[in-house]
Amino acid sequence: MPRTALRICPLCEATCGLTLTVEGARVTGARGDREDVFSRGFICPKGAAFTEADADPDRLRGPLVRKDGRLQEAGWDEAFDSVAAGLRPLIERHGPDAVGVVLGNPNVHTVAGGLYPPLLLRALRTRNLFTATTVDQMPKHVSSGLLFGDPYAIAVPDLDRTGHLLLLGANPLDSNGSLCTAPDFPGRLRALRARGGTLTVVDPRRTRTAKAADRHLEIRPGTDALLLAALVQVLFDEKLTDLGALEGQVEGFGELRGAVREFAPEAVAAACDVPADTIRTLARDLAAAPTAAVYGRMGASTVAFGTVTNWLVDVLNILTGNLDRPGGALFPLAATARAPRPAAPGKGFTLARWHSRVSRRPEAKGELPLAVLAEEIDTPGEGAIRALIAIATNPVLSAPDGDRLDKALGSLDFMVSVDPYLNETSRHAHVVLPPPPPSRSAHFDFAFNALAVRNQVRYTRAPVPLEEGRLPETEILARFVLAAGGMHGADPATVDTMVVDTVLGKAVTDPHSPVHGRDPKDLAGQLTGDDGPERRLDMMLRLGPYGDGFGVRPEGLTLERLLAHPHGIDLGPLRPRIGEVLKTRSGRVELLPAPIAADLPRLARALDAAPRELVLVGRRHLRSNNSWMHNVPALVGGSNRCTLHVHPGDAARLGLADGGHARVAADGGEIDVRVEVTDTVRPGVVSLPHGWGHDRPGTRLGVASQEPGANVNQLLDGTLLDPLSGNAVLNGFAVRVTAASG
Ligand SMILES: Nc1nc2c(c(=O)[nH]1)N[C@H]1C(S)=C(S)[C@@H](COP(=O)(O)OP(=O)(O)OC[C@H]3O[C@@H](n4cnc5c(=O)[nH]c(N)nc54)[C@H](O)[C@@H]3O)O[C@H]1N2
Ligand SMILES: Nc1nc2c(c(=O)[nH]1)N[C@H]1C(S)=C(S)[C@@H](COP(=O)(O)OP(=O)(O)OC[C@H]3O[C@@H](n4cnc5c(=O)[nH]c(N)nc54)[C@H](O)[C@@H]3O)O[C@H]1N2
Ligand code: SF4
Ligand SMILES: [Mo]
Repeated sequence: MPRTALRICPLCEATCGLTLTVEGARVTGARGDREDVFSRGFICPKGAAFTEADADPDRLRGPLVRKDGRLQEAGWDEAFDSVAAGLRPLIERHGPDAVGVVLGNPNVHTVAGGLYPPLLLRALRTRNLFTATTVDQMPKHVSSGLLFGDPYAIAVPDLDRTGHLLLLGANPLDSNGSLCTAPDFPGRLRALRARGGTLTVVDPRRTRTAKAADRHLEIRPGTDALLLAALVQVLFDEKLTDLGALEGQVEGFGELRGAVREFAPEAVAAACDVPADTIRTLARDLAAAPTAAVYGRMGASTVAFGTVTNWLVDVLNILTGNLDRPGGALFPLAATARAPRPAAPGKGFTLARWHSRVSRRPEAKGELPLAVLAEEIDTPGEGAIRALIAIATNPVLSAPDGDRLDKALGSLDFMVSVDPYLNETSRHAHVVLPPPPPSRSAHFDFAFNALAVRNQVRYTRAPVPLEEGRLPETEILARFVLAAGGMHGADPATVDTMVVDTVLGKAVTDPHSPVHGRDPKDLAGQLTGDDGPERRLDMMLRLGPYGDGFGVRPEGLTLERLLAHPHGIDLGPLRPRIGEVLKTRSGRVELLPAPIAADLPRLARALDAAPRELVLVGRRHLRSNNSWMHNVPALVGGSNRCTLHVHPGDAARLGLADGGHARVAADGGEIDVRVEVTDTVRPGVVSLPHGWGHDRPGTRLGVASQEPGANVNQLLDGTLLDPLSGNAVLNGFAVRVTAASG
């Protein structure tokens, strides 16, 4: 008899609830969970293909260990012996920085990735930490750090209540949303327009999202910071600013007015290729809207002015009185967040506390730019990376200059990948530790509940038990923490026990904690859950803002209460809470932080820079997910292909034919791709998706290697970064395109 089981979808940031059909140990179907408190049955083609993605026969079933130069099947004990033997002597001889760590995107989509990497980093004490953040949203963290004192204080647009959404460089109809967790983003945008609201989209491509908008500005790539600065200038010039409830909580208002003076609409219009009166009208509309929210994503982040652009997004929200008010942009409060405490000045946010060894790039929130990983490995000398730990990441395709990184990985003394696939990156590992597929894992969204447009909490246990001989990813990472920290062989449960003891030990001494003054042993004894990760979740929920405080608020959240609500618990709409959020030294919003002010002259120089003839931007397809879902037959093919979108005018000028081939060249290299002529890109702009290039030997990707595509990141040499955040420029860089024979 088939049964059903619930599983939150881990395949994108929308976190939809799925109802799986399970026959024996096999998942045979997936549909949207109509009772899910947040997603209400919504599902996209990726979620519908959960079964195929989960059961991909190319997923690894057990660890691989390199012997005689070849990766061979091995047992878990042997694999962890190899990890300890590979890492410890290197650390003892060369110091902690000899080990580099790369954390990839799926870490924000797993329980293991939420709970263990911080412990691993503490055990290793390396400064060579790289993550997907520096090819994604680091500019947002830096901007939030500078404005609010906390790089994780990210305001999300109040999608369900806003009157005007200004969306820049985001395409949620294909991505399903990012840094704005909202299952059924398309439906929520339809509802916005149905209630009389306005959707304005700024994108050099006429995306599916742009087609659904009231107004679409086909901006020249890389110039959003100028556009936004002009909007701010108009607000000041026409006396349209209104801080609303933030009045008295903001520093630097007058200084900001001076800083944007030269960015009038007439001054930026040519560079942005947006008419000055359109900019003026947009500024007035934003100011006049009963509520409005400005929101930017990849196209506003992975650009040369990424931090300034993200800063201006929130500056606009602040100056129109929309930050921290319903219908504007608000700070979510997740169930596992630290319980709020009274407003008080904090320590602020400091950038550039250290620099990378080779090209002296500054750190941001403890990370170095992923774009400099290759040079940190292949440039010899003291402090070079000799061993690498790669968890849920495929930087050979995701990061700039994959060929150089590919070679660098091949030169390492030791490398471990925690990854379900033998792919372009993990093929270099000495040990590959494969996690089980999602149907065998419990799910909780530690990351995305803090970015959700509604406060809510859901937990799903593993729909299907693990097979003999497999380990949950939580245990893989716990054993990794022990092996890396010199405690190889200890019981992995001790990792969770140590965390519980430490957290509760601190909580009882914290006067703001609900458990202040209590006995930590007694509290630990009250924790429920089947394993260490569940007990840690119970602890976080009970200490959190909605928690039972270990009995202090008997109606509050516990793991048991959450398990009794399998479709989740709605915790209400987002609420104003800036007082709890601010951690700047002044205790106020710091509107014009010094590092930003120092970057504005660079923006001013962009006012009269001659536009480049041809620039490249990325794109995402609804049935894709970065570099690792091209191996699922149901998700590839059709329009999900690695083609170069070229405007008809450019195609004629360059002698390119639809279906023909082109050679694309830039500073990092050249690639050959198939051409698709389309007027959905503006003239002067070509577009390629990322995550392709599955033609390297030694991988086990039977489907993806059939139609490998080309790696767009080969066009980059790793030197093009947003200077403040170290984020790679992946959108709006110059390319040369010529016809090729194919
Ligand atoms: N040119 C260009 N480059 C880009 C982007 C772009 O828009 N344009 N986008 C950037 C962005 S936003 C991001 S986030 C990065 C993503 O880049 P990465 O962080 O490298 O992530 P993915 O490419 O998604 O690769 C994820 C890896 O995790 C593995 N994996 C899948 N599920 C699990 C799991 O449950 N556990 C573990 N341990 N591993 C798992 C997959 O097999 C794969 O190897 O790419 C960036 N690169
Ligand atoms: N289907 C699918 N969904 C995904 C992913 C996926 O690979 N596939 N990846 C997930 C991840 S890791 C992330 S981070 C999110 C990303 O989510 P989004 O940011 O919504 O996705 P993108 O498709 O990268 O949208 C960026 C848009 O910016 C535009 N753009 C490029 N340059 C500029 C510019 O200079 N200015 C402006 N205004 N626009 C510009 C591009 O044309 C593109 O439409 O998606 C997530 N969801
Ligand atoms: S929108 Fe995202 S979370 Fe929802 S079903 Fe699709 S891939 Fe899964
Ligand atoms: Mo991302």
